[in-house]
Amino acid sequence: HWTAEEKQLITSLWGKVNVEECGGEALARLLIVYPWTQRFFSAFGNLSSPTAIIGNPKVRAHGKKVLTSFGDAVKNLDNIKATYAKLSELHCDKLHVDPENFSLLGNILIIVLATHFPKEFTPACQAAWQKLVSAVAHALALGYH
Ligand code: ZNH
Repeated sequence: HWTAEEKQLITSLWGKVNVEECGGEALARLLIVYPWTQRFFSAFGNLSSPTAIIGNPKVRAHGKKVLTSFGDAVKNLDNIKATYAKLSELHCDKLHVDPENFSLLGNILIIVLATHFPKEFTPACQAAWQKLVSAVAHALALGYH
């Protein structure tokens, strides 16, 4: 269900993404903009202010981990559901993360990409990425029962 143009827009932007920078920023923004998401990260230490969150090395490291995993979707565009089957079960059974949060993070990622790549992030590029973050959020929610 991807056009050749969509695939190209997704993979060419992804090739420029620094997963530590963008992943760390996306997770930090999630925790700042939607503070109730902090409850999943009580082991991460100081999350008491935006500055503390942005400077928290555990937030940055986990953001990198999440965005690196997001990259598996980019590499498996035609197989996103299977790619996240295991992770979906983990987020449901072990982590108890409400799947609504996957959409929130996806939309935050869109904003981070737009600020990092103002020239490349055209409306067509955004459209392809919106489709991707929706597909990832959907796939991650499939294992919930
Ligand atoms: Zn998550 C973990 C991915 C979203 C929360 N994650 C994780 C991991 C991965 C991921 C890969 C690791 C696993 C292991 O270790 O095995 N995520 C992911 C993705 C996404 C996500 C891809 C989308 C895109 N998460 C998310 C959200 C949240 C979360 C939204 C909330 C809010 N995660 C989480 C947690 C964890 C994880 C809590 C665990 C951490 C620790 O370390 O403890």
